[in-house]
Amino acid sequence: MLEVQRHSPRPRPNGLNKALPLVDLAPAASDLRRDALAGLCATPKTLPCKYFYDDHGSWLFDQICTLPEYYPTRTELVISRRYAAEIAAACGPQALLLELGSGSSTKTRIILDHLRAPAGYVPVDIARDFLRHAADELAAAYPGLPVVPVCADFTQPFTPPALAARRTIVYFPGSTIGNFTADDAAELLRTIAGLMGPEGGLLIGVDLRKDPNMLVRAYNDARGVTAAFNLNLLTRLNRELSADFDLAHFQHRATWDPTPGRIEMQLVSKRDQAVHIDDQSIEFRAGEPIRTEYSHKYTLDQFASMASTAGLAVRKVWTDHARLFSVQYLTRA
Ligand code: AVJ
Repeated sequence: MLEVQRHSPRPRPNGLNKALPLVDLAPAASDLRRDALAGLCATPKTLPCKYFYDDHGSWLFDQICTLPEYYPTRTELVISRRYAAEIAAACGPQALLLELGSGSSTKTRIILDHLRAPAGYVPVDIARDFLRHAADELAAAYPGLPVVPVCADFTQPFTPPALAARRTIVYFPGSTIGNFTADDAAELLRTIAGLMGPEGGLLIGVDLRKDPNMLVRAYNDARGVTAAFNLNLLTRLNRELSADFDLAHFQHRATWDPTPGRIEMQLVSKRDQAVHIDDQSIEFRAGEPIRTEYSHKYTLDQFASMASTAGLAVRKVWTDHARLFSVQYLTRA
């Protein structure tokens, strides 16, 4: 147990706070091979969206966040800045912030700037080098704050490092919860309730239902950055699994499915073709898709009722004027 009580910043002698050594619980390379083969041999074909986030994919995602069509990131930033004091008050003093899918930790800074005497920051991400860099940058900006990066797939059970704190606040921004089906999302919320402990809280970003045209544009940007992000998954399989996807023969597609209320991203085969991984030949018909991502959009009521099935209660909801996006604080019911 690392004993840390931070009531005032304690800069290091050289003035530069460093992230503590990265805790490496990264999935084995064999997981990618197993999951990719299982998904590509299934009907319909799928690939798990968590594999978007190699280092280049994490960088591409940051580019998406700056696109004019991609409203979620900037809207969540506006909400977080506007209500930072209320959000920090809900989280309480001496909290440990445990962030799932921390990426470049941009939104985190707004929260950390307002938290009273935060006990530490544990960013959890699947992209190791990207995480290490983001954790070092953040640690340098917050002298005296213990920063312990954990490279892990948070959809699998993992034990976060134990840091002394009044309570744990799980921070899950970006509406990453939307990438899970309703059943998987409820299960993940139960796991999060466990990570929080009885005294803790969940600070989560949840994207809301809106005009489908706005949604479809957000996932089909004019500059093709989302297309590049989607296709990078095939580049990754080529590099890490020695697959032979020809990127010119697959096309990005994103559609809105109103009944489950979600965007579905696909990579569509432009022609009849075969792709090889190991000794397996994977056949595609012209027009056949690989489903790569769901992004569910919830009403406030839908999200609250899903959370309640996981034993969590919504205590606070902050939104923007147009009600595009929400930031919510939950505790155990
Ligand atoms: C990971 C939830 C922030 O679903 O909107 C962005 C990923 N995919 N554009 C989302 C994503 C395509 C994204 N989040």
